[in-house]
Amino acid sequence: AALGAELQQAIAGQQMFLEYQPIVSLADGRTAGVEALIRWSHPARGTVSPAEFIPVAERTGLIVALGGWALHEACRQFAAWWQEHGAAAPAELNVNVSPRQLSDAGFVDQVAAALADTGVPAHRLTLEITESAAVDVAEAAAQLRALRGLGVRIALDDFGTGQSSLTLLHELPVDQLKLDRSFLRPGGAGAEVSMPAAVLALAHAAHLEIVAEGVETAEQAAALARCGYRWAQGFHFARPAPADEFGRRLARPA
Ligand code: G
Ligand code: G
Ligand code: MN
Ligand code: NA
Repeated sequence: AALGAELQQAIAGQQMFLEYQPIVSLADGRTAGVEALIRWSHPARGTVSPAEFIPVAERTGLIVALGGWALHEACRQFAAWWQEHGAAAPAELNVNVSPRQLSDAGFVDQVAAALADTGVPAHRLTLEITESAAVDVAEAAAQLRALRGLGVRIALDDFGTGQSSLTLLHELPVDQLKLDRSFLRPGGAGAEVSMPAAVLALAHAAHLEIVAEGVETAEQAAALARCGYRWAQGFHFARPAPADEFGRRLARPA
């Protein structure tokens, strides 16, 4: 409850900021896209993880305002990189969306307004949703169809962790899968990719793009590229970083 009250103040008091992590082309290391990740710079606690406050924001309904802010700010920053860096700027923007946001009646309008205000073309925005037992699939499918009607793309985040992944693929209109990082062994020794290869085959069969998440070593990146992955994300390429740092990386020749 305390966190909920503080969260409300934090949104108003501009304690929220976004970090950005590149989505990289495995073939040439180019930054193809960027995922925006919310952070809370708490005056006493330091940086609070979204894993801690997103669930609170969901329960209180604050996620609608918070997520709306994140979406708008990510689009604004993405457009600014285009202005400043041209072809070196990421071509695609991924933004995370909570189930509670998706079920909000105003969400489609919120997305349309963010695009209109910032001038970001709809086809450059991908909304990442996670499967959740709380989601009414029929209702979510209707919302996703409306979003796709705007021209935005839909990704299934943390793909492969839930029990209903395959069912959801049939029922939800989706463009991209994000292979959950648990498929890659942490620590780096493992470049064992039989499961990622199986999920890649599934993605291809369903005509979906797939991004491997949690790539922490060169060996993992090489193994994924060898088995046919084109896109990846992870600490091996770059950790999430504030906008100014991300911008400096764009300005630096690879
Ligand atoms: O970046 P990090 O690992 O700390 O993120 C933790 C979780 O918070 C992830 O599941 C991520 O998807 C989620 N998250 C990060 N930013 C946002 C956001 O803007 N909106 C929502 N709904 N979730 C976010
Ligand atoms: O649920 P979602 O995929 O949106 O969460 C993204 C989270 O994953 C971010 O909080 C980010 O910090 C984290 N992350 C990104 N790359 C890596 C990585 O290579 N290893 C680990 N352990 N976490 C990562
Ligand atoms: Mn994500
Ligand atoms: Na994920």
